[in-house]
Amino acid sequence: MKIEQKEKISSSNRKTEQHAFQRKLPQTGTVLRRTKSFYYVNVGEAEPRLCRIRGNLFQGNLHKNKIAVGDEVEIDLNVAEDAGWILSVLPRRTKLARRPAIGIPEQILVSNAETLLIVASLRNPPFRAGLVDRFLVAASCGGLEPLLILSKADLSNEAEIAPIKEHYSALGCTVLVTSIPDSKGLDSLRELLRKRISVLSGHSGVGKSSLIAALFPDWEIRIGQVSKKSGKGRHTTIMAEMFPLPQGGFIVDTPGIREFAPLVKPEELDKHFVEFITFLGQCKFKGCSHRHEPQCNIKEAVTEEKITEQRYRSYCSLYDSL
Ligand SMILES: Nc1nc2c(ncn2[C@@H]2O[C@H](COP(=O)(O)OP(=O)(O)O)[C@@H](O)[C@H]2O)c(=O)[nH]1
Ligand SMILES: [Mg+2]
Ligand SMILES: [Zn+2]
Repeated sequence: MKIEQKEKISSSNRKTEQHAFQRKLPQTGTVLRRTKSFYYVNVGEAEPRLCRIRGNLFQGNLHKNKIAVGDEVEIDLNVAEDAGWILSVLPRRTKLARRPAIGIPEQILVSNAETLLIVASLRNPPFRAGLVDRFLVAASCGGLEPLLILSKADLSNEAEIAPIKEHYSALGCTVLVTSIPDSKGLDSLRELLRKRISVLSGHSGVGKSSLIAALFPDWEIRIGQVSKKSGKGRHTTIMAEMFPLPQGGFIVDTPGIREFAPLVKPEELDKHFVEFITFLGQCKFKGCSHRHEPQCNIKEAVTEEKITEQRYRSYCSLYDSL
């Protein structure tokens, strides 16, 4: 931190000390977004408070990615009229984290979200089961509930939709079929977003921005505008942004989720394919990866059609990518 900023803060501290009786207690808030300079913390007021991290919070560690959108933080608001210090991060209930690259620590994209919205169009672009399965793993790893949205139903027919819907419902996933021209599924979706933090995910072009616009026509937001990196301006959002919905609840938009490899060890991947679980622990080899090993109970289950080929392919391709 620059010395002049430090001085500004300590002089304002002196001021508050003189009026000790006015000192505000630390309070908690939720990080809505982050720029190069500030965390925007919602404390239930009309405008978020602009906060910085107290210098010693991470003891000199690179704190760049230690606080994520959705984090609940304890803040000291005695600094200035509309600003504050982040004192601590409360324990996270869920997290969507990106696998670390070489030299880069684990990157938490979003904390404390309840739902991962997986938007997948039935046509145009075509349905991609592999991508849906990847997002299901991400949800499972992070402790989020998946909600699969099969979008653009107007371009498809019931014979095409039903098997996909059945397949993912059988895996314990809530599935919603939507079409904007027919207003199909929109009321149900609006209801499912109420009072929760939902993260938007899905391939580009599947209709994410259109869905949000159709759900909340009077709402002025910039879904799909979040920049990936620290941009030029100091007010550029980094990583993700959380928007309070008009009806209560929040939606999180993050471009990082589109090229996303979930944070999971390859040897633990099988546990995140929910229908594999009953077949685990019965392979010939301990630590079987279920790919090339003989007498593999998972491969047998595939042969016996207890696990679909498609899901097994998703497992193998995700395993290879880890
Ligand atoms: N036929 C049809 N087209 C849709 C529907 N939803 C979105 N689209 C179109 O799909 C294209 C991509 O939508 P967009 O919302 O930008 O996708 P995003 O990249 O996921 O945000 C646009 O041309 C939309 O008009 C739908 O329900 N039915
Ligand atoms: Mg978009
Ligand atoms: Zn096996």
